[in-house]
Amino acid sequence: MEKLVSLGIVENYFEKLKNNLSVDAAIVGGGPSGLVAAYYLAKAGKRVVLYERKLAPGGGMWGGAMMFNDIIVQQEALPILDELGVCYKPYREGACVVDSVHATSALVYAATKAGATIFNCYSVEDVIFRDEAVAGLVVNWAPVMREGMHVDPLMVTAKTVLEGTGHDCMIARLVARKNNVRLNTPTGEVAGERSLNVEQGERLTVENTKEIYPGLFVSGMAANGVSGSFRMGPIFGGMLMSGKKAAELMIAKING
Ligand code: 48F
Repeated sequence: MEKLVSLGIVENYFEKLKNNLSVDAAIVGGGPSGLVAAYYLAKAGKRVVLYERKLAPGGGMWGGAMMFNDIIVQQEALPILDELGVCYKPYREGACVVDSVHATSALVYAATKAGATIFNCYSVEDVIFRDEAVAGLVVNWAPVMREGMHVDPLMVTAKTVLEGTGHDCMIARLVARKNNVRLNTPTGEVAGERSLNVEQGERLTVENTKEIYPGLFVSGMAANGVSGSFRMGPIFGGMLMSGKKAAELMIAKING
């Protein structure tokens, strides 16, 4: 029995790894925008893989506000909650309150049920850069990165890459810096996020969701970070709509 347990895991895991070495869409970060993008890409029949460096995907959604584990989702984003089967309670002015643990686990469930593969405990450390385009990701174990161990990574080729890493925008930063290229952002570089403004931040998250370099798309707070727009705190409609928009743009690119 002991051998069966180990063999079952090892054989299946490496099959999963092999099946995801060349994909349509590779997503960096399992926050709300990355998970929603993964769901819509998988639903459209695309081969999609998502890498999350923490043990649990979900990013900044689990903790609500100051660990009060509820979040606000505004009216425009409710169709996404409906589609993904997330329960919510009407509050005021069309906004709803959602239990953040329920919402986060529902996004993880919906993305994986639709066919997206999530590799947790993986850190994306670089991109594959070919013919002046981002053509895939360079991945390593998160603990290897954390310990600073000198261990070489694996490579995954992808027709499209999505940066959903949140506030740091580390992929966009390294693409611009290492390759000395300008991004499709207001400054040509990573502008860095501004202080909090809920209305503007929510609107601009969706507006800033785009392809910022051939093959490289941004969603969620990374989209605001590269474009120099506002953070917005524990309201999540913009994150969900950004993920959906990113998926639509990527699907159009994949389909040519
Ligand atoms: O920050 P995060 O939740 O992404 P998001 O979709 O959502 C932002 C909101 O949660 C919140 C907000 C709403 O008002 O402002 O902050 O923009 O999740 C980003 C995920 O990416 C992972 C990180 O651990 C987190 O779970 N991540 C970041 N860098 C890497 C990474 C990396 N290099 N490799 C793998 N995962």
